[in-house]
Amino acid sequence: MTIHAVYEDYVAALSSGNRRQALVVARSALAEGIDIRDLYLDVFQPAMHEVGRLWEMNKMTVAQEHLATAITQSVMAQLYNHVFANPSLGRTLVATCIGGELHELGIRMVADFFEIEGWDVYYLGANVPASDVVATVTGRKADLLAISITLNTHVPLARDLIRALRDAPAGKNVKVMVGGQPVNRAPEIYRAMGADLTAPNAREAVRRAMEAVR
Ligand code: B12
Repeated sequence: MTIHAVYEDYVAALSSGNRRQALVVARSALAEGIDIRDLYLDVFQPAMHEVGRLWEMNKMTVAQEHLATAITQSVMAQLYNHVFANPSLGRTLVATCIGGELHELGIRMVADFFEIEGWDVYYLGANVPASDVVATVTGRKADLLAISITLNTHVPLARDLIRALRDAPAGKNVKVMVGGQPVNRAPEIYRAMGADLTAPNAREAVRRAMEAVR
């Protein structure tokens, strides 16, 4: 079975709101030898982007879109035995959304890719005050902070968080990576935000982080 066929089956399961079928599609793909990372990036991610497109075109209701998101989250949670597959590398990542950013699937994927690689990952989710993010990063002696933004309006919040981290004595040398859809549309903004690096997707995020944090 090609990855594209898996994608089509998965979109069909999401469109009909069939969680059981979505899980069957994902599990069958893994059983056929498809790598969990390909399943994330070539099936779940484009399927969620397609859901957004259908929603924008009024071809999917808000309820269907919420259902599709909940299904993908629950499928990802069922596959965690494929994520905790490698021994610890002794590298620590703190991953977070920013402010009222509710789009959390992208950063969860990023966090899972680091976990697969053997990083110790602390994923904070949405709505975490900047001071708490800074305290977690310094308290956990993190090597890297990953910040995810989906809405353009959250770009300044990420910049403020990076400033707050740099103002903390133990946060000066922690590497900071930013990413998400606004950064993908204009990758160079990561510098103006005060970050050290960016990446367009979860796979590239791990690759670049492994180079930056040695
Ligand atoms: C699901 C969804 C929601 C859910 C989110 C639930 C949840 N628990 O995550 C809910 C219903 C809450 C929601 C709400 C809204 N949404 Co919405 N949503 C989506 C949808 C359909 C899918 C998002 C998703 O899961 N994508 C899949 C992930 C895996 O892809 P990704 O985010 O691109 O992540 C990858 C890369 O970007 C990158 N990356 C991401 N973060 C990071 C971080 C680092 C450090 C790095 C290196 C890389 C990286 O790596 C990731 C993995 O490879 C998108 C459509 C889309 N195009 O994404 C719309 C979309 C993002 N939403 C949109 C909008 C407008 C909204 C609302 C404002 C709607 C409203 N009027 O209420 C609200 C805002 C809520 C808020 N305050 O955040 C628009 C945004 C338009 C824009 N340009 O700003 C989109 C694009 C839909 C559309 N076509 O119009 N949404």
